[in-house]
Amino acid sequence: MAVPRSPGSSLDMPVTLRPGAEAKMRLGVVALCLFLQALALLTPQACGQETDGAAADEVKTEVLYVPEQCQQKSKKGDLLNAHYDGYLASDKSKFYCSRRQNDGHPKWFVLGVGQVIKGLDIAMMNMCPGEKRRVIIPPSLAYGHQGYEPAKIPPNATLIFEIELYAVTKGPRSVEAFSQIDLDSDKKLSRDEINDYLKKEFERDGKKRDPSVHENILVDIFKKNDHDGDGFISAKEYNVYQHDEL
Ligand SMILES: *[C@@H]1O[C@H](CO)[C@@H](O)[C@H](O)[C@H]1NC(C)=O
Ligand SMILES: [Ca+2]
Ligand SMILES: [Ca+2]
Repeated sequence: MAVPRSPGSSLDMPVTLRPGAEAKMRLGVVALCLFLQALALLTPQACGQETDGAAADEVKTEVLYVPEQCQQKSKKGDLLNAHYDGYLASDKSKFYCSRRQNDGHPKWFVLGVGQVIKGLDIAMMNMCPGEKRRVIIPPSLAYGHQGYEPAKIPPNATLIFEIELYAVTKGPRSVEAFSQIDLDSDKKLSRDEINDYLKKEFERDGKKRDPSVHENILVDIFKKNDHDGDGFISAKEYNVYQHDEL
């Protein structure tokens, strides 16, 4: 099954800051990056503050537009493509606009795993491609007591986002991706299987690389994902996202 590819996988504004992927990377490279990024994420990055269990700390969602046709609603682990504008609730000033970044391309990110602030992970669940929402996020699900200096978000700031979702696709840690790598279908990924997968992805992008790069990636993947050290990445180890709770 063809998985639509990402033009870039990092989000600049939310707390998980990764070097920006280039917009015009070749598709294979992008897919590889997503895959590696997913495999490399041992634990979803902590974003903002933990909820202190306060009942008032809810995301308020207002649906502005829903398309008539909705094939696939977003769920945890999906790869989403969206534009969003962020405002401070206090004075309605805009602190973020995804349209002004990355040549105006919408952002790609995996939903529900801490790639964006917690409030957005919650706010974008069950959303249809094409849907627009306006959401109000309390500080506890955003940048908390600290705020976020690089985006000029003050401490204890309630945030408002206007979101337009363009695409919902299976994420890099989907069951489909796992089966694709698991050539002998024994429900665990061996070194050889991942090696094969990497090799194919590398061939697809056609760039010359020192073999040591490949080897290092492989070692890194196992170091970060083979938690019980049995030399295989089990479905459970692969799908780290199932463990974290929203
Ligand atoms: C943020 O809110 C907490 C209480 O929730 C308070 O203790 C703290 O002083 C506030 N910080 C600022 C800078 O207003
Ligand atoms: Ca296998
Ligand atoms: Ca293992």
